[in-house]
Order: sequence, then C-alpha cells, then structure tokens
Amino acid sequence: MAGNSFGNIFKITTFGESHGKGLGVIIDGCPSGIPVDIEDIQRDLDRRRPGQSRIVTQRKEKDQIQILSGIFEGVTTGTPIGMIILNEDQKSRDYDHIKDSFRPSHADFTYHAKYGIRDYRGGGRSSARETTMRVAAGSIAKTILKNIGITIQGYVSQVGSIEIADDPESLDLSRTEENIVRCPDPELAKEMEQLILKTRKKGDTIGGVVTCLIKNFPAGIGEPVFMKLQAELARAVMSINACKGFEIGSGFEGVKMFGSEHNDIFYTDEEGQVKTRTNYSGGIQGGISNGMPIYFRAAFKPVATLIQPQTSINEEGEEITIDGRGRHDPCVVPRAVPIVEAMAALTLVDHWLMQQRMKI
Ligand code: EPS
Repeated sequence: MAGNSFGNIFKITTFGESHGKGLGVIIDGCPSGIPVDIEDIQRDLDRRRPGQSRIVTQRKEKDQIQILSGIFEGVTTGTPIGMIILNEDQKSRDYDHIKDSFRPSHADFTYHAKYGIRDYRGGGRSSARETTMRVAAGSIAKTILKNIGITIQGYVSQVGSIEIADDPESLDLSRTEENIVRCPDPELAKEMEQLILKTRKKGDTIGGVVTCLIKNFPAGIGEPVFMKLQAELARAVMSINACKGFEIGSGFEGVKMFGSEHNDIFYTDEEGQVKTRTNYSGGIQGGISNGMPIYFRAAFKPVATLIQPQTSINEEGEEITIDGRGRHDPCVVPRAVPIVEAMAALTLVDHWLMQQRMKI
C-alpha cells in the first residue's frame, strides 16, 4: 500500500509500528558534504519524546537515534541515509481489550476498513511514534536550511481556548523551550499547563494549535500550479497525526478584512531588498515565496483515547463499552512542535533543492 514516502528530491520513507521492534527512515536524495551532528538530531527527538514531562504520555522511551548509513566522518556522502530507533517500553496488554473493537475517532476502524488487518497494539502504524522518524529526517533538513540562513521555529500558540493573541514576529520565540508546554508566553504557558493537568485528571483530552515561523526563506521558490508552496506545506503538516486544520498568513481571519486592508504593500528597504509593509500573505503569493517570513498555524484535535468508558462497536457491529486504558497524551501540541518544524523543513528543503536543480 502506498503513502509512506514524502518528498521529490529530498525523499524520505518511514517504517515501523508503535509496539514493533522499532522505527526507521531512509532519506534518498540528501546532498553530499552536509555536516551532520547526531546531537542535533537527538535534541529534536528529545523535544518530541514521550515521558518528557508531567503533561504528556508516560511511556518511557529513550528514542536514541542510530545512524546506519549515508554519513561518514560526520558528513553526508550522498548515499541513502538510514536511521532507526528501537522501541523499549511497549505495554501491549493495555490494548488486548480493543483487539476486536474500535475506539471512537481513533484510526482503529478506518485501518480495519482499509487493510482488513491491523496491529492494534499502541495504534500500530497509526501511532504518533511514527513521527520520530519525520523528526530525525527533518533535523537533517533543518541543518541544510540553517547552513543557508533559514530558520524554522514552532511554538504552542493555543490550548483549548487559551490563546496567544500576538503575531509570531512580535514574540520572543527564544523563550519557547523554557516551559514544558512550549509556549513563548510564560504566563499563558502556566495557564495552559493547568488546563492540560485538569483535563488529564478527568481522563479527558484537549486540542491546541502549533504556530510555525520560517525566516530568511528566499523569494521565488514554489511550483505552481498544483505544487504551490502553501499547498505543499498544508499537505505535509496535515499528514501529522491528529492535525485537523491548517492556515497560512491571515488564514480564516483574513475573510473579515477588506482587500484595501489586507493587501501587503511593497517597498524596497535600505539594502535594496523587496519587502512588504504587512505580511497577511504569510510569505507566499501565487504559490511562490516572496522573501517575507512564512508563518502558518496547525490545529490539533483532542486525542481520541480517553481514560474513561466510551460507547462504541466491535468488528461484528455490536454495541459495546470501551474502557479507557494505557498511557496517552492529554494534549498533543507540546510534543507536536518539533514534528511541525520537521514537516516544514522537509517541504522547504525539497523545494529549495528543486529550484537549485532548475538553475543548472
Ligand atoms: C499512541 C498511544 C500511546 C502513546 C503513543 C501514541 O502509546 P502506548 O500506549 O504504547 O504508550 O504513548 O505515543 C508515543 C509512544 C510516542 O512516542 O509518540 C497512539 O495511539 O497514537
């Protein structure tokens, strides 16, 4: 079955399940000569890791990255990069009770409908553990972008109805990693943490928003008409587990404005660079980057698995009650930040490489 590869030039294929032996990724098309620091990859994986704080799933995984190929003496060789991590803390018995039944709003039913068979342990392939490999590959993509001055920074901008009102460029994003929520506003971070803890206590879950800001991405990149840059970012980000919404620039709020307010007026700065006075476009016009910062928001639904009984059906279609068991996230957004950054990096490095190839 298709759908496990992403990218055109910088192409990744991931494999593995939540309770299988481990997870892996192959990156094909990574340029040679890129210095790769395994510590950078591990740092991003640690930001995504389960068990990292009191507001996430308590499954304890080290998520220690192993590089199998494609990197020699700390530099990419241009050959396929293979990376794996091994699963260590599976508690598969937590899932015995859903072997023949479907948790509401989880991928249990649809995987059964499509494949006719499923590894029900820990969500199998539908588990967020698969995103470890996007983060590992995305970390290398981020390094390539960083070497040409492009930075990617995600942060939690909303949990439930607690929301940061300011626009991404006015925030001090260096404060994002100072708290376990990954919200750059320390006061709001405390409120968000309390809401997540209160929700967990009730055996319930809550949604949130991750905002991502990309700086110094050059003008002129994107492939109209079907590979418009915002469409590619949306596809990438909406492939992340639990993502239900994507908006770029002014997004849905923009519909409340008149064109005369919304248009981003051009000017040339002191260094001769074309800029816009506002950035409602979110750095992309006509599907092509315009050199202004790219920013987007990704909405994540409340996690489907609740620690409370729910009504559902089994494979025979009979009504049953499902117990809530296991170790789950009461809110995914604190751990989704590095995943969103990774998907943005993978998309942007791929399009940047496509542009370089066209120049040759
Ligand atoms: C997940 C179910 C849980 C989470 C898991 C995502 O798995 P388990 O019951 O085995 O602990 O802990 O998240 C991770 C382990 C991870 O690394 O992201 C699910 O149903 O998606």
